[in-house]
Amino acid sequence: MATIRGALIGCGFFAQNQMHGWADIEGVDIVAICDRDRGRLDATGERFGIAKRYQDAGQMLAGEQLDFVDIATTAPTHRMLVEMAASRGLAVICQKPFALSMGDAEAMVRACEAAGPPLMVHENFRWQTPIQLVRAQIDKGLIGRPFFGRFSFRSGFDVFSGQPYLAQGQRFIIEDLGIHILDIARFIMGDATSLACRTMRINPRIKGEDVATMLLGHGDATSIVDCSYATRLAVEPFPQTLMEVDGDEGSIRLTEGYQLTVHGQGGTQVVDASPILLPWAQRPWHNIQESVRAIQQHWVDCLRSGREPQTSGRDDLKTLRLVEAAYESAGRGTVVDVRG
Ligand code: NAD
Ligand code: 89V
Repeated sequence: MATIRGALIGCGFFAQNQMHGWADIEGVDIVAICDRDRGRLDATGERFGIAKRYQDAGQMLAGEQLDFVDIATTAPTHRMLVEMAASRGLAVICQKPFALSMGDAEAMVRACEAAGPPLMVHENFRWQTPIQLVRAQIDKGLIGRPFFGRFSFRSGFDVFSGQPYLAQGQRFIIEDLGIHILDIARFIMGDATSLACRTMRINPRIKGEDVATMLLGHGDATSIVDCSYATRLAVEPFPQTLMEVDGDEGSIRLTEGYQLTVHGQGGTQVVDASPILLPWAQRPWHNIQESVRAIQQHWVDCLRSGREPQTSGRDDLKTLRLVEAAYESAGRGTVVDVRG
């Protein structure tokens, strides 16, 4: 089995998890890393034993023999870096949010499709153990046909200390966090057909919205996606996504503390759906950290088998469409048709 050679662009806050994830996966070697910031570049290089370090992505791609590029910068640089990698015929993983406009996202998908090798958006939340378990119960037919879902992420966790840029954008919770929960809604309920949204800003120290409540149609099924970083609870659930799914033969509840209750014709089962605490992970991030390794393993499996990744660039256009529809709906007070 030939080793797959990758390079990372962006050695910031979240890329550390990606580097740990790659180190855990057999048959992958991150041969070079890049960051414009020398301090972050060297700190990541020392931590993971990577000698090939570049401050310029173009120089790295020209100087290294690579199979793929892992882009872990924030969204404003994604299009430039994805198109640069595509122009060299490289497979690309790019962090969410993939793009800040549908136009940029479509251009990146076109560039990668023209180049040939796959493009995957690092949309990792659906790879969390509890969320995979919910999908598995539905696939086993335990609750029949889902007709209602609620996907709820409500927290008062301080995300701004690790990611200060989140406080500075005109858009916040839908673009950064809601995008994950909308992807989960698609994963569990199927593609959406309509969306209505209301937003609020509770925290006066940030620029964007920190509360969003969305109502989605999925054909004849309905779901609610509700997100808040302004919710102070007795037990802080960050970063758990809680779920309710009602089917015509039963129901699923994923509640705080990763407790999964499945009620169907065969009775009621209560399962511990906790994520694994990987040796390099830290609570409460371990749920997200485990899903980073899982999506990266999926990427390697797809590269080896030639299968399309679940959250390919083309698939992610549907999730981004929901993000845009949410802002459009909140701004205009209308329901947005998201078919096609
Ligand atoms: P960050 O600002 O900490 O890190 C980004 C790094 O990229 C910085 O070190 C910066 O110097 C570098 N960079 C920017 N442009 C560059 C360029 N052209 N060439 C080389 N280096 C460049 O950001 P972060 O918090 O790590 O977030 C990165 C991305 O990860 C964002 O898109 C964010 O939304 C996403 N993220 C995803 C998850 C998840 O669960 N999937 C969690 C957190 C963050
Ligand atoms: O997943 C993310 O992009 C993160 C967090 C979970 C903190 O919202 O920004």
